[in-house]
Amino acid sequence: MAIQTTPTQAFTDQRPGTSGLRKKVGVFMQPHYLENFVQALLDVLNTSDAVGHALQGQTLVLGGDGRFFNRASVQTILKLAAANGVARVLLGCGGILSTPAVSAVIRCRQAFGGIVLSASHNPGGPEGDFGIKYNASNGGPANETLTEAVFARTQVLTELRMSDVPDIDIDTLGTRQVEQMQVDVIDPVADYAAVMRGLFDFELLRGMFQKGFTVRVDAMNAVGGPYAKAILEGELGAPAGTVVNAVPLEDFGGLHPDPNPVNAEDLIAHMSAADAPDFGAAMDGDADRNMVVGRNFVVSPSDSLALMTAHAKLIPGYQDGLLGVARSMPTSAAVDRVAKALGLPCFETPTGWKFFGNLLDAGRATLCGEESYGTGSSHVREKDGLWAILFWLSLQGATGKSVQTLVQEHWRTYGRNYYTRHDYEGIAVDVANRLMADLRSSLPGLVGQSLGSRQISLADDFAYTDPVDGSVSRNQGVRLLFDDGARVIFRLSGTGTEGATLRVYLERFEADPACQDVPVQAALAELAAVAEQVAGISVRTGMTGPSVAT
Ligand code: VG1
Ligand code: CO
Repeated sequence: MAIQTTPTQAFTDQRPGTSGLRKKVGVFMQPHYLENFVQALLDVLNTSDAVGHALQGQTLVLGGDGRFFNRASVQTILKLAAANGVARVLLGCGGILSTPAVSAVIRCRQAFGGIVLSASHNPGGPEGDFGIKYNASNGGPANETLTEAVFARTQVLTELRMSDVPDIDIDTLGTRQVEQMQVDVIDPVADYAAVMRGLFDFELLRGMFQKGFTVRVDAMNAVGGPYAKAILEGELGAPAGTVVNAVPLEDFGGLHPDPNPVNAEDLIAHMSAADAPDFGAAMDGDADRNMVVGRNFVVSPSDSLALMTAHAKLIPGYQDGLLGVARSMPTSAAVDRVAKALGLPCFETPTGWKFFGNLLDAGRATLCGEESYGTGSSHVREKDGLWAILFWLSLQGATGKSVQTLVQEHWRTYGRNYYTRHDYEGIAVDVANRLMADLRSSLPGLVGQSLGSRQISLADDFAYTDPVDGSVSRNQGVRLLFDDGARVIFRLSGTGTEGATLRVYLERFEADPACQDVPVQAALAELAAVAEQVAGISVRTGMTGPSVAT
């Protein structure tokens, strides 16, 4: 058995997007496609000036969400890692690790970094998507400097270094060897569960289940299942069957593992049935997203972040208060109102969890969130689905109030930020690019214009200067801000694998308690018309409405 050097040719399309490199499985299964990207990553990590110190002799964490091609990829990556100076790999048993668990393992074991095999909320299976992302030694997604360096390396790559050893057993705990490299097959749940134990009052939660509090967690046949089962049913004594669709399947059982009311319709149906449980939740493919649902009541992710901020001190892990909060730009400003009331710093970042890392590392934010069903805290450097579920369970336990009561009381106190996201999927790439380009060039003329009942007070393309390292990220989304605080935002998705997806984010504030219970789409219909008027979506795309509204 030896390390082989094999010539290879660059692929031009290996630039990571919002969250790693995502492609159709067929693209990833082309000869050398995965190998090239991983070789480029290892090359960059072995160049000491890219990340400060080199990977040689260090430990990497490896695991994925269990989707099709996960297992084969693990074997390939082990052979590449062994040939490129990695001393040790901590591999989730069965090749399984959720995204937040990778983050937890990196941090708990002080690893150099970790590789996550996941296309997250994108569908899986032979016809679905696959993905790979790299997390740095803080446990968080690689920053743009690193991902750009990896892309640049993929463009000039000429050879692969890989061991030719046979595949190893990845399904039993224990230590084995690939060439000189040690592979520790670890329990995927243990480190993560320890972190949860340190944040939440498990006695309180156990007591809730003992008293008959009922919960339905839909893991959507994805990687959150083993974590939710071990913690909720195992440690906290929730009855068997509390977690459904709990076994990670290679094709997620045909489900689209994106926890929103459209794709998690089965959970929504259960939560509106006569015998609905007290609390419901779902997670996505790699278990970093969450949707929380009360009886007949869906919580908007932006509101979820605001409520968590308002009530954080009820949770042991946050009882001393928060250092600050952060949200992505398209996320509603509901959390801003809470931060203001509590005197907390509040940051507005571009879309994607990688932008929260510096704020968390620098101790400037404790909670972070995105409108795309993502919330998390400084306990790891990723958004975290099960953490959010435990947080909401704890809020109900500590207050004795239902989800609906908690949210409606919040609106009465802080006002309501009506919020929706309209996705237009499968648009031709050139049509989408032209739409955005035309929007950008129309920006200077828009300020001061009246549209509907409002006037535009600011129209720009969002740019972010990282307050910690001063790096600047431009072109992060076109935003129209209105004189009454309403917002319309346009951006193109950076996680899709087919055509382009236009995301239109609509928000308006309602202070009057008598007007806070209008159905969301009705409450935002006028702003949707404004978006159409400004961008000409239906004329350009031929679509009469969004493919998905969440
Ligand atoms: C989407 C969401 C973004 C999220 C990203 C990764 O990105 O909008 O908020 O961070 O997915 O989530 P985009 O570029 O498609 O809008 V996950 O759970 O798919 O890693
Ligand atoms: Co995800």
